Amino acid sequence: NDVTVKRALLSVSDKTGLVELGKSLADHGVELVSTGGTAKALREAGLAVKDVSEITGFPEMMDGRVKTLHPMVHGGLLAVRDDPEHAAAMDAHGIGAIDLVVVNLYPFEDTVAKGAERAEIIENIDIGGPSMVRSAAKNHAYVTIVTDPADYDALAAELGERSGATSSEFRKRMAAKAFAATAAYDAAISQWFAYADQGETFPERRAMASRLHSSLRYGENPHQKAALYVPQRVLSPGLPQAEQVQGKELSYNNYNDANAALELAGEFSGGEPAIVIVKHANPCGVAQAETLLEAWEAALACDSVSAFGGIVAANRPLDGPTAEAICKIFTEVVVAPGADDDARAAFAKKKNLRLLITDGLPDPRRPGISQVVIAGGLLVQTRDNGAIAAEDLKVVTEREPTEQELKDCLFAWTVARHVKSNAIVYAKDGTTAGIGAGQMNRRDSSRIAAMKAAEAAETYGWSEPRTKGSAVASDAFFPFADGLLAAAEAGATAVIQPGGSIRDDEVIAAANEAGLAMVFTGMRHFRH
Ligand code: 93A
Repeated sequence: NDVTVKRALLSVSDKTGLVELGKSLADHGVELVSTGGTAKALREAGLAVKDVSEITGFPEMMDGRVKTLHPMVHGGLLAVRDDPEHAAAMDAHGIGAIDLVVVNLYPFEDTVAKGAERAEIIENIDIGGPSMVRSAAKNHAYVTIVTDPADYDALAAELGERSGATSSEFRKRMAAKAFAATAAYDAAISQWFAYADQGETFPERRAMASRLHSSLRYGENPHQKAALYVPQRVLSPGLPQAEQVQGKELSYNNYNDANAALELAGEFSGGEPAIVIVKHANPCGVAQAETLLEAWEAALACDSVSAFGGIVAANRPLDGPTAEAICKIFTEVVVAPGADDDARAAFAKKKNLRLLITDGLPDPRRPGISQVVIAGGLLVQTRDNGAIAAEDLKVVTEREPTEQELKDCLFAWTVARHVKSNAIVYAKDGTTAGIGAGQMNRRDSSRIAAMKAAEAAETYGWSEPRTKGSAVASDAFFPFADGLLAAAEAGATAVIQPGGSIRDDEVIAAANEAGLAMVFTGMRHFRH
């Protein structure tokens, strides 16, 4: 099933290796046909080339938008050579067979990546190229399609071994690669339209087109297989990149937890030193303080039991004293936008500890999508990037929160949105005092958070738990007064919650009776 290559059409944006390939084709007596820039490059190397316009009888026109889109080209590519009717059509219209197509496409992704204007991006959507690729690949029984300069050597070798012909295996392999290339090309274009070009739109379209980054040892559990995929570049503008400086290979759970920790650290970007400790994708201690070491100590004190084997993120480069302190307890992963020499030296003593250094923090308000696989489907939604500012808060109680209470409210609210629902977060002086996560009712979350605060007081010998005089945040409204009363009992004096329950009046009355100050955000942050 060898097919001798008599005529080749070359049309490439990436001219790498073009001249060498052209020479080797000419050596096999192949007639070369080319589009403008490609023909020019071949001619300059002294090769004989026919312009595609000579074959189509049309000049390349409309800024090159129409060059090869013509029956003289596509007939020559798609004709079934041994079908008498196809052969008759070729004769009738003077269509010559094209046996080899070498095409690579306008650099759409690179154009997006270099930050080009919209018009330039649109102009870099190749139409004629993919059409030829698809025609040739469909007709791989007769036509050889090569889309990747990395395959030029293999093509030359194939022609060399088979005196100017290609085998059906080679053509089939190249056709598969060609369809993969056009599929990826169209995916990048559609992703750009869906997300990059329109900012935040509802993604009623398709899953994120991603490429395999690495295989992982196993998934959430050892009997599960896992891999990490990263999105196409057009989908992740401005997201930080991480480098693993030391430690064991990252596991599935490490990635998931480190991501949760870094996303929350991103909330404190540019602010006072902040530390986030995450366990099983939930924060178990978060604090902001004057120094990173103080923030670490405060965050650890929130729930030192859970912090064992945790993931730690910082909002700024790590220093020596903080690293030394972190190393005192068993920590799986540390992730931060930098670490000084002292910090690196301290971590180096803990061989297994995975240290990830990023080149920035993720912007929690960025657009994007999140997705969950369900039985028989994929649930896709825009990211929860909603934000509230102090001005958006509505005081609903007789008592207004004090300045400090308001600060603590906002801090607790920031943490709560990163906690699995039902989320209850107590905070005082820029530190979480107790975190209740993932309960099926809000009262239980409230109680668990208070219980953790009481345990911390016992561990550290404090006279009272830090929930006394704290602010409490709830990720969704209190449907009944009981959750709120549990918080008051634990000593909270201020409450921040979305509001919007049909029993808001009841809840507000209970807050007034308990002397609480309460603010409504008008925005809910479920996280399931
Ligand atoms: O603008 S196009 O979509 N219209 C066409 O008819 C066409 N034919 C080939 N782009 C077209 N091409 C592309 O031109 C090829 O895919 C290749 O990337 C590029 C090569 O142009 P030149 O030879 O002028 O550098």
